Formats: sequence, structure tokens, C-alpha cells
Amino acid sequence: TDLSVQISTLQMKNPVMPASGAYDYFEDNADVFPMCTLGAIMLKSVHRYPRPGNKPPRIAEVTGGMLNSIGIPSIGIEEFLNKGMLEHYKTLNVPVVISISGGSPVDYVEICKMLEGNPFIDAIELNLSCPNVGTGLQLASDEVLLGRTVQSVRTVTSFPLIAKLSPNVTDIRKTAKISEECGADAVTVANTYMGMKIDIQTKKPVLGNIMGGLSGPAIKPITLHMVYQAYSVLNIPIIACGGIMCASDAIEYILAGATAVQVGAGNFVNPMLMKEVIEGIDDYLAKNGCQSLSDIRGIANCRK
Ligand code: RRO
Repeated sequence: TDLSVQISTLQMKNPVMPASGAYDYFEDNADVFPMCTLGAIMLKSVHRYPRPGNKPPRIAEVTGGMLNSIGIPSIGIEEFLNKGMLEHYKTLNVPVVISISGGSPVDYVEICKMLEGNPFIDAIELNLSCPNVGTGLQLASDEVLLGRTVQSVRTVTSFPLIAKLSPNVTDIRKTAKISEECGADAVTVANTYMGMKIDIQTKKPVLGNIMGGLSGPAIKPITLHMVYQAYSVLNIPIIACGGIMCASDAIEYILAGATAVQVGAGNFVNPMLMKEVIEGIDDYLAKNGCQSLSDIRGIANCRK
């Protein structure tokens, strides 16, 4: 079977990649997980400027998943490029997607100008939806700022552009459609959901940042519906991201309309998960007599 998918000029041999942040530059896991099996590598968001990240604790386990409030600790794009952080990933022979973040549309434009023509990346994911850095950075919850950011970045980059949307909106169809209209080549649906945990002994929020982004199995049915909704209005590919813990979760997303999938929190429970997801999708296609992913993509979607 043919598991390959294409997002603009980004060619992937299969639809599976890590969610941004999940592997934190892959430094910790590169010798554990066979990176060459992936459809693409997705890096942790690099910010326009250096940032220390949020006050600890930054992670908390909750029923059905986990909360993170990492807060984009970053060396900033200039040092990131100067240090040659990208060169290493290219040796893995897998397409590399860089995730970028900023505080304003101008930040994203500046980063994309610096990345233009870079031979070590294959696509750019605009992280427009980090929940952990005050109100300013969740651009994808503001329709005007979202449109302005995608549109202005589009004019300065020739890389495939993926807009990572926020689930913290009332109608994902609107922000998905705005992204498409402003020139995104794909959308990632979606980032983490705003949540919190309180310690009943200390009677205080557990996370240093008080709130954090919820990921894991608890969010999968909600994100699945968002992918389904986005598919009904879009003509560009959707990358599904939210609580994939096994191959069948990924298959549900594809049946809802996803072209590719990202695995985040699941990597921490099962370091081999992404490999199992690739193999599970392959099995499913074979058992259902399908030749390629296009035979099943979106077929559960009666709104299309
Ligand atoms: O670094 C983070 O706290 C973080 C980011 Br940038 C993001 O996009 N999503 C998330 O859950 N955490």
C-alpha cells in the first residue's frame, strides 16, 4: 500500500509526524526512536526573540491527559540559525518542518524572511495558538490577527505554510477558512485546550503559570469533531493533532478528513507509538482493500 501524502510541495512517505514540542528538538529521543520511519520531523516552536519560558511546575498529569505550560522557552531564531540547529535534522533524510512563533504578525514575517531559501527545512508551521503565553500570542483565536499574520507571511515565503490553529475558538470552520483564504497551504487542527489543576492540599493551582494546555486522550473526540468541521469547508489539507494514543485514533482522523496526523502526548506514554501508528494505518488499508490514503480520507464525512 501507498501511505504517501503531499502537502503543497512537502512530500511525505507516510502521514505521521510528531506534534511540535513533543520531542523538544529530538535531543532526548533520537537514539530511542527510528526517526527515518516518520513522514516528517516537526521541531519545537522557535520564537522570534529569546524567552526563558514559564515558571515551574510546567507539567501536570490530569485524568485523560496532561497539562503543559512550558511557555516557549527559546534561544530565539537568530541564535537558532547561527548555532546550526537545523543541519543535524537534515541528515536523518526525512522532511523537516520548523515551527515558529512570535508576539505579533511582524515577528512571523521577520522569521520567515530569515528562513527563505534555507536548504535545511521543507515547510513552515506557524504556531498561532500557544495557550501559555498570556493573551498576545494566541493569534489564531483572533480572526483579524490570524488573517493578517497568514497573509503577510505568505508574501515573504515560498515554503509550504501550515497554520496551526487554536481549539480555543467558537467555530474552527471560520479560522480554518480564513487561513486558507489568506494563503495557508494546510492547517493543523489543533493546539492544546486551556485548562488547569488545583492541589486541594495547598489549595493552589498546580502549574506555575496557573493555566496550561490540555493534551491527551481527553481531547481527541473534541478535536476529531473540529477536523470533521474544518474538512467540510476547506480545499487545503488538514493535519490532525489531538490525543492520538493508537493507530485507530489516527484512522478516525483520516476518515474525518485529515491528510496527515501529529502525535504529541502519546509519545510520552509509548515512545514507539508513532511507528505503531504508521504500521496500524498500513494494516487498515490492506485489510480494507485500499491502495492509498485517498481511498479513506474524509469518507466518514457526510458534510462534504
Ligand atoms: O511551549 C508551550 O508552552 C506550548 C506551546 Br508553544 C504550544 O503551542 N502549545 C502548548 O501546549 N504548549
